[in-house]
Amino acid sequence: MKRRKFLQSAALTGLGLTIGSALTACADEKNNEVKTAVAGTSTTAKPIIPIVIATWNVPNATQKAWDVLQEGKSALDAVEQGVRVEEADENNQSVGIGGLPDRDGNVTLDACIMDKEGNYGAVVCIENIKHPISVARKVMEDTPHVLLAGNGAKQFAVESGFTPENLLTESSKKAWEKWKIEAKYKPIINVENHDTIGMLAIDKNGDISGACTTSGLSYKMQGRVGDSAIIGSGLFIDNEIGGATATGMGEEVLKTVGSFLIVELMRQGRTPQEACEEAVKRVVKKSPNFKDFQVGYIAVNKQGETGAYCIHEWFNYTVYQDNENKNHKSDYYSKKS
Ligand code: SD4
Repeated sequence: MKRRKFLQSAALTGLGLTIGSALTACADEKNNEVKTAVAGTSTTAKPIIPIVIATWNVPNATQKAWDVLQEGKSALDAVEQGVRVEEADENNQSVGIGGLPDRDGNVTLDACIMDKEGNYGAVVCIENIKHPISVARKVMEDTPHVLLAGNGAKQFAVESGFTPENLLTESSKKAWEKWKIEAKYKPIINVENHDTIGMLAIDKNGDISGACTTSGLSYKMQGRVGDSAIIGSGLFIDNEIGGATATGMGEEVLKTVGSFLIVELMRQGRTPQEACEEAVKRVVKKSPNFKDFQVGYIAVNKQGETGAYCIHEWFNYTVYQDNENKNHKSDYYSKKS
């Protein structure tokens, strides 16, 4: 599919909301390995681990996480190192350096991490630090707190040895300047070639960890924080059960505490696929305007079974399992409505 055709087909309402990613769609088309997720993945007797699963088409990130697992390191190390690949990629305009700014031109980042003990660390609205996920890990490991915001988060990062830098790249600045001409109040999501990265990994010991990092909705109001760094919404891990992470319109994920919901549904016996579907349906049920935004979830249980579901077409995710690093197209709600 050509980029323009994709953008047209995915544009929704006056928001100009686009679902999925243009480059990802092109990549998917070339990639014969893309599969559609199937509801209710089968139960396997022996867990298929290690495994890495991440939102969107991020083979370099899942490769990095997989390599870390192959070195015998923990799932926590794997997810941190994995999402750092996207944070460092200037062409990814939804994460880290090169992230699209808020309405006033500030690049503000949200990130969180959870480990096998259920420990959590997060930073929100942090500026000038390229790797918020590593600051989040330091918050978790080196402070008595779980979440630091704004200037305090940056101050902590600098004191911890992170170097402040300008995160607004020329191309993101140009995109912002173009946006300012009309300056539509409502946010645009999934506008470019990648998106928020949420990653879950299970290591060879069967322990699970997760990470989620984003620059949030582009052209958001100053100070706006989405779901990605908020425990239970953008990410939740329970080492007895599994984990889940989200992408899309954070306000909607926050209102339904989606990742926690998915893990709790898996605890009650649902497959990761069934749990993701239920969490998306919860969003749809509560928001009559669901046609105007995207929400997507991925999940994994302790057996290494995965699930993914979203509201609209074009959400996809990457799984590294059984020595294969594959992108999959997510099943979606709106084809049924
Ligand atoms: C947020 N959930 O800040 C993030 C943005 C995102 O796909 O995931 N976009 O609301």
